[in-house]
Amino acid sequence: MSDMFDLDAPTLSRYVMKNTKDPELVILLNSLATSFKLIASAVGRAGVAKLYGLAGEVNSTGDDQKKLDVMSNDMMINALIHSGVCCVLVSEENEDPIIVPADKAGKFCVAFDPLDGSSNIDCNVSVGTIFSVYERKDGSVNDLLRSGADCICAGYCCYSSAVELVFTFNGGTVEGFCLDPTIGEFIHTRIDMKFPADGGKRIYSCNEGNYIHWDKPIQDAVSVFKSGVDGEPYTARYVGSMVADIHRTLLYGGVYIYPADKKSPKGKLRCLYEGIPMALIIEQAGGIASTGYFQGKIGRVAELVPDAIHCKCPIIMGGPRDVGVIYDCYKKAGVETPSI
Ligand code: AHM
Ligand code: MG
Repeated sequence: MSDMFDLDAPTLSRYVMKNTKDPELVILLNSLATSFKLIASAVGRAGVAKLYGLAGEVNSTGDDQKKLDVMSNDMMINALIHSGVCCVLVSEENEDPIIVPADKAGKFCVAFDPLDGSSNIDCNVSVGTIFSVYERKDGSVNDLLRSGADCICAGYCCYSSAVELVFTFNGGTVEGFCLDPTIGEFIHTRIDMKFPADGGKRIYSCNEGNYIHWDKPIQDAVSVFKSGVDGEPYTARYVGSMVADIHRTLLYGGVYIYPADKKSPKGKLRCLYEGIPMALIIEQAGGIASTGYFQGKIGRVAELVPDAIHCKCPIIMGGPRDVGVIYDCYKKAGVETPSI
């Protein structure tokens, strides 16, 4: 009847209700979606509402907190506590876990980075939220210090020229939803997201300013990317916001790395609310999410068991073709390398 109006909008709520038999998971995802809309609104109005700049505090990981970091964190904590389905929350912005009062407690434990990519906030470059969800065992923080294999839902929301939510639950497919600002709903726009079958665009994505600190195999791999593989040159793309860099990697192909190095032996990114959720998305889409050489071997990020809520992990994420280039450099250095 109309090209302008969808008479049968495939909303986020509809997708979740259809694909889970768990009404509490529906409530959780709706609460998360509400906080993403609030954050998107604050990010979008940051200039006019004078929300750029520092809040004057330092967060759990020692970074200066921006006003938008603090607001986004409060928005998520309030939405999740009042959802009635959460018992433990861990945020990058809070040193300690938040234990939800008994009268509002439910069965989910949620870890999140409310606004990742802080260095890009004040110059209007894409930022995002990353989250992972576990089911309650004893209602303590230990419920979150578990392998990614126990994570029941993981995803991210990217605040950019459009607002996009991408998530996977219960080991299922990766699905993408775009916020339609005219109706305030996330609409199902990307179905069963997969890495490009042919490896996609040849892109390497890393902060090359860390080059002198990297291990030799990582330096070698980046040199290979720069000189090209099979006569095909690679191009460099690095936003410096993990959500944006991973979203591009998923859609276009290529490889994103933030490895362990001499300066940061565990890498920079946080295992619980950056590494593991992104690893689950990448793997479910047919990619590889590797730690690179870390703690004596090359392992999967999804198999790491965080030993503390804010611990770090190195990351190499991308399609098999491009992660393979890095593995070849490890092999040449005599490191035992998993087969791809
Ligand atoms: P943040 O949580 O303080 O924002 O830091 C995480 C961000 C990631 O989004 C991004 O991939 C990385 O830090 C960029 O780090 P660098 O500035 O060292 O390149
Ligand atoms: Mg972060």
